[in-house]
Amino acid sequence: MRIVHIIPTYNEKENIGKMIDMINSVGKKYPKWENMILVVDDHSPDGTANVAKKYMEKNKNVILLLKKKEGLGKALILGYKYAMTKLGADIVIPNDADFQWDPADYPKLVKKIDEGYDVAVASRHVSGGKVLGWNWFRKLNHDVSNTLLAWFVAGVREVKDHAGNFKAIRVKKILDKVDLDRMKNAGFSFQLQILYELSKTEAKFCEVPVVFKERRFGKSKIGFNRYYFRDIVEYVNNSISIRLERSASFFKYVIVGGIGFLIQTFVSKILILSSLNPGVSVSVGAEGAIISNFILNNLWTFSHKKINSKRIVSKFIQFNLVSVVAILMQGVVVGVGTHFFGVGSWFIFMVLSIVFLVIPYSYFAYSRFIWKTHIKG
Ligand SMILES: Nc1nc2c(ncn2[C@@H]2O[C@H](COP(=O)(O)OP(=O)(O)OP(=O)(O)O)[C@@H](O)[C@H]2O)c(=O)[nH]1
Ligand SMILES: [Mg+2]
Repeated sequence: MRIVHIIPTYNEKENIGKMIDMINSVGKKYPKWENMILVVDDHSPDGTANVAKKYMEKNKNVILLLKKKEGLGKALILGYKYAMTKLGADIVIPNDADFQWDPADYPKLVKKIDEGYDVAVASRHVSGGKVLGWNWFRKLNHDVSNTLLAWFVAGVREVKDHAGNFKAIRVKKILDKVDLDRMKNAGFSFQLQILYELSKTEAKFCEVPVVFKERRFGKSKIGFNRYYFRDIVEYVNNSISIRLERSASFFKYVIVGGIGFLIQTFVSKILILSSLNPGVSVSVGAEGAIISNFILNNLWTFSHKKINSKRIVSKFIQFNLVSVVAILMQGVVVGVGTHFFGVGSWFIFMVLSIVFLVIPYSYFAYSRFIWKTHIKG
């Protein structure tokens, strides 16, 4: 199994050599894992690349990519692509060079991939994980980007820690499905975007608690400089775009539901005119809507999570089970309503039950159980 560690560097000459040594010494305990270390340096003025080149002489598993200064996101996009296409990685493990994420924790991440998870994220926000030594400014930055923007605005809830670099990602059928060429993130918004892109591949996520320490040597790149403001604007933009992309699927869901509604109304009306019980008629009409909804949602609303032909029958059965609850909701509301207000009121009760019960319930159930993304727990 080939693991490629991707280390972006900008002015990390005191750290990069120690980082390479540490990854290799930890790797010795796991002879089945073949470790490669890909350093992506933006021609750091402090000569980080020269240190890396020296280490390459003794360590044949180190590769250096040099590029112009563009930001962390661009360095990672290039690193991920290179690890997959040129180095044949089975797993990629990006990490910072500064030892804040302890590289000795990487076997814990790889073991999660061995257990069947596709993305194992080193996390400060699950029980056992924590941060040491952040000042208020650093904490504020993190809370705004991680909690306010990533969790609430973007709505990326596959993990609780969105901002870190350290994670293990399976390449086959997961990372190789992500279109990295379309990703344009220059700064740290890359971390949120890649989680979102991975969620669309139906990846199974988990978080591994770790302690995030203070930087060993060198300076943090987070602070008031021209990249900082560019990166923040990009992060806000990104969070909103993710939200809009996710809402687009809600919008499509409502249109599909509208078509289902027309089908249901038509079928129900015909059955009621044939003197069938209104509750039963509306329920039969609802099954017509279910079939139409399943087909259209699969082809359109959730096309990014499309169900393949092998699973389509079992998913359709599940879809019906979820929908039975929706049918019962409508049947009961229409049955009770028409009992008190007469058969003529069937339509108004059907609409009320759809708007207030069926739409919210079904969207939740479909996105959680039918066209789901895997979430631990
Ligand atoms: N290639 C490249 N690497 C970068 C760039 N900016 C940051 N890095 C590297 O990305 C990693 C994380 O950067 P840090 O400055 O430590 O940022 P951080 O860990 O989010 O913030 P702190 O907690 O304040 O250290 C380090 O290895 C940096 O050297 C960049 O523009 N290009
Ligand atoms: Mg750091």
